[in-house]
Amino acid sequence: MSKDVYPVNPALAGPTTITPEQYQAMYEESVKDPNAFWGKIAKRLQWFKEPTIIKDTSFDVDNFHTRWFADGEINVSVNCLDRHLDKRGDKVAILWEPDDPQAAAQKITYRQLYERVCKLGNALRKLGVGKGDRVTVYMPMVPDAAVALLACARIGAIHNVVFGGFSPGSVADRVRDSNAKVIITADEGLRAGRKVPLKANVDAALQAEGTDTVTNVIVLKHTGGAVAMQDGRDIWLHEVTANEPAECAPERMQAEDPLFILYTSGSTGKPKGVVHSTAGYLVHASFSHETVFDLREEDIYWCTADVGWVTGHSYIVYGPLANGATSLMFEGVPSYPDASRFWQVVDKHQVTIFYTAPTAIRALMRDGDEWVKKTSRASLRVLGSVGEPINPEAWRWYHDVVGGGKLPIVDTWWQTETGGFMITPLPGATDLKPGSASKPFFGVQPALVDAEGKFIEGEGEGNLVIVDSWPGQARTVFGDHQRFIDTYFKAYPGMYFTGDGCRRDADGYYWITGRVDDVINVSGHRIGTAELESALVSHDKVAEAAAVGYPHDLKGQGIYVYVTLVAGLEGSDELKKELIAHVRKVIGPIATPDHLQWAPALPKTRSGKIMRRILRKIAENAPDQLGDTSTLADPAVVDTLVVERLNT
Ligand code: 6R9
Repeated sequence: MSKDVYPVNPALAGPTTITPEQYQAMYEESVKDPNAFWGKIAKRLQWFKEPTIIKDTSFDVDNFHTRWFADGEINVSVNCLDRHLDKRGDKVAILWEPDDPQAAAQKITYRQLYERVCKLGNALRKLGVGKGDRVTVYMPMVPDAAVALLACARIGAIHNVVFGGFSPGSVADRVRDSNAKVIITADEGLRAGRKVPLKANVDAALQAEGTDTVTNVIVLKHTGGAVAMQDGRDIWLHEVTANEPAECAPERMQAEDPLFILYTSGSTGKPKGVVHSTAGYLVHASFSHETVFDLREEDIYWCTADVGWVTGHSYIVYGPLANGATSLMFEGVPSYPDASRFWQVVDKHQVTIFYTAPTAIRALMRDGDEWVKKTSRASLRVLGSVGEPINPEAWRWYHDVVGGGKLPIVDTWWQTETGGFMITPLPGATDLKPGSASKPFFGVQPALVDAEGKFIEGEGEGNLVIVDSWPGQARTVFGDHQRFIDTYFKAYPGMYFTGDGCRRDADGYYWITGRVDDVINVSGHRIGTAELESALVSHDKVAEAAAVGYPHDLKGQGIYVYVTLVAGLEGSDELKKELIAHVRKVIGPIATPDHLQWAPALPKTRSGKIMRRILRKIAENAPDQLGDTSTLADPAVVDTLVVERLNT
């Protein structure tokens, strides 16, 4: 663990920057008197009806409920659009940088965005989509993705964004689980010059059983590539919106009405549809976006995430637009056409706040300093990191080379389930330690517990829990509230269990150590071992499979799978390739295994549980750290796997 401290740089402070003293005072009020604190913060939004009830929550399993601002009425799109028209109508809301640096960037003002959202909102209503209906959004990183989200929010429909890198099977699973009525997609996406066949994937997904709730597919013409359009079902976005008026009455939403569903991987089974609320979510997303990035009116803010992940929801679309900021959306990747692209985009658009992931930083660090140094980056003021623990070496490179040694890095720890930032520095308030997400955000009460659920006080390491509710927290798992409570509130009754391990140092700084459950964090994306295993077992040559994460220089964690073939079959390099391709096909390219090892058998306890701890150590090539194998049903299995591993 790094011992260096990088003190706050007072030269960067502006009139609204939160100082260390202000952070202390605000944090104390936020946890001692949440009603007073969040009551004031809620006034930052525009309500149809202001809430008089602020916090009405309990993590007690027998009396579990989460309601924030419960009697308030509000519409998210009004807060992201209408509210800004007077003062910021001509301000750029979305600044779009395409995949191809030679293609034209687009600037969409708040007024233009408002009109596009209204037109699509009207079109959706005409297709019979109303309050509470589900809409699947499967889009590339283009402004229309934000338009789609906001149009759903305007009419009270619940959107479910599916990341463009997911397979038709994954799209079908999500459509089926959420009973979606409409899908909004594009002909094709573009990434590093390669086309992603989004519409063809939707067509394939809708072949699957249980997807016939979908009545229409709205298709954005993006690349102009040829796609099949099914009569009566498929409609072009430009056609369906062409004659719609540029005004659309916003739906009056209750504070607790769901805004969106986002599927995420957990320890067991299929991905869960995490449901977020309307008011609490927006209060948390907008307030945290403003304070953690020390947002100012003239900022050009760039979050490099994809809108398919929660980071894209909260910190490309909802937080920034609710704050009237200019949010840059980038269609491409950091390495295309070359490793200078991020910094060229920063210079081209004079980006002031830059927020990315450790996996990108590590890859760019490996490519060498010259790609960075040939750019100016003088416009930058704040840097951010999210998705996984950032190793101190990458942190220092980000700080010294990208930030010229002068800029704060906000290492923001949070999750799909938390809606917004939970543990994070504030640029003007927190001295930084490379690799530490530092201190809790307002209203967040983290704690560490041991395996028995006993609190660990002061310095120490344990499982990270949050002891009380915060406005942006997920409200339920779509269609399965019991699963929500069982997953998050049962391991340590009365507390939200994050699934992360964490250390707290003598200064009260938090250091996330990574997932302690069966979730693999690959380049900041969560993949469940259960999903990987069921994808493998769905291949007719596979009898059994086990997936574990192992340390990977660039991705943080890589995917290592052990496969037991159906009796009588021999493993071959061809078959390895076939099985890896099969996983890509079933889940999507982000779930591609990095290593596949044949396993004549898997190490199991006598009750039949796979001993992942042992498989992890074998994958790490650390056979000396296997620990106690005596409880295994057949300890000899391990020796075979170790020998096999050493030979690869
Ligand atoms: C926002 C997001 C959540 C998991 C989380 C943790 C890891 C995210 C982190 C971090 C250390 C950070 N994580 N940010 N670990 N430091 N700054 O990534 O949501 O996709 O749900 O992933 O990512 O392990 O539990 P999500």
